[in-house]
Amino acid sequence: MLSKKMETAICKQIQEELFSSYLYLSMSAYFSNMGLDGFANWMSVQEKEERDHAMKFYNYLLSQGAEIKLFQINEPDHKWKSPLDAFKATLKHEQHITKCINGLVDLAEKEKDRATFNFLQWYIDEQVEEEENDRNIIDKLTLIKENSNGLFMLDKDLAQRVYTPLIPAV
Ligand code: OFO
Repeated sequence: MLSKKMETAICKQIQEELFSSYLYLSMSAYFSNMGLDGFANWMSVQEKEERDHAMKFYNYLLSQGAEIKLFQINEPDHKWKSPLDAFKATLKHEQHITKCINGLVDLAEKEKDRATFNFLQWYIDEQVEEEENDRNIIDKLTLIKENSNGLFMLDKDLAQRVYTPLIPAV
């Protein structure tokens, strides 16, 4: 059984994950409107993954018989100066999410909540991967600068990303 504090903290994390989804949906639209369909695809996959992250927390709360309170989701930005600017914002956001996950881990440790501590390990690994992905794309965009050929090639590359559902139909 979860403490009330942990229950609320995880509900807040659901809000964070759904905001992430909303932010990446907004970025997907931004890239679509620029004609960068590969970038838009990458963000669209990311948007779905974030919903899965939220649902993984949601299902965990249900499995623990916890109460679920859904908090309000803020409006994300909808304009960025450039693809590089958007990916820098993505990395910054993921670094914030990593801090949130670390905060949950700290709470689980403090409360000696072994089940939640164990459950959170998946998110720790996931954050390492997400930050690395963003850094890779930022590195490429930095190399490309204003070169439209380079941007076109990267767009083709990002078009390859495929969504694999984390949780079978929830
Ligand atoms: Fe982008 O990360 Fe969720 O957890």
